[in-house]
Amino acid sequence: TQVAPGAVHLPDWLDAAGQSGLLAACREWARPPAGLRTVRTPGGGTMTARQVCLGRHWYPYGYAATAVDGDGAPVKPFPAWLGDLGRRAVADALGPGQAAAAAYDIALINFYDADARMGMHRDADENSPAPVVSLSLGDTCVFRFGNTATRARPWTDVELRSGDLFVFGGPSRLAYHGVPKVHPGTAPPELGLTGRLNITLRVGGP
Ligand code: MD5
Ligand code: FE
Repeated sequence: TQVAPGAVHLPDWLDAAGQSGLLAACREWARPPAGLRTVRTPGGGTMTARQVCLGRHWYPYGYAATAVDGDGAPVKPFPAWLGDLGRRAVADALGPGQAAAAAYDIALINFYDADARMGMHRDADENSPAPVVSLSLGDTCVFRFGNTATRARPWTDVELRSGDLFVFGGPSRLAYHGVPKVHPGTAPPELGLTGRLNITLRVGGP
């Protein structure tokens, strides 16, 4: 389903085995060094979704080679298989032409417990127009897809479920978006995850 120009939602894109495999990888990536951390914002607050990074380490508002706001360890490598998964995702959502050029090298993995939220923001710290690939595991959430001008309305609320793919390219790449709500206890029981995980694949650029 196209939600806006360049914004494509493909429900149930990862099958049960694909979801389990990706979850197992996320659990490894979450371990120290440079593991899951609470992100502190410049205003003195903290993000409620906890995060781990691959390839480059995101902190408000830039990228680094080490976990500068965590234990300082070198960020974990971005595996080639994850880049292949990203290109497959873009090909399915936007077509093979878009996928060819997308050299994914950064993953941000956000963990949401029942009370976690993400406020409306834009992802503008990458120096590349390549589409962002988003994969969801575990609990269903409300994903709020806004506009490029302001963090206010108009927006469209979409439910993202375990296994869903969302690709944000073209004019949607710099749209405001957020996660106002996670629905606890809605993960597929066989996955064995309490809460929600979101994996985004990005191209860092020059
Ligand atoms: C999440 N993550 O569910 C979301 C999914 C983040 C983040 O927002 O920054 O880690 S990715 C949503 C996204 C990325 C890039 C562009 C747009 C949405 N967009 O244009 O709407 O944890
Ligand atoms: Fe974002």
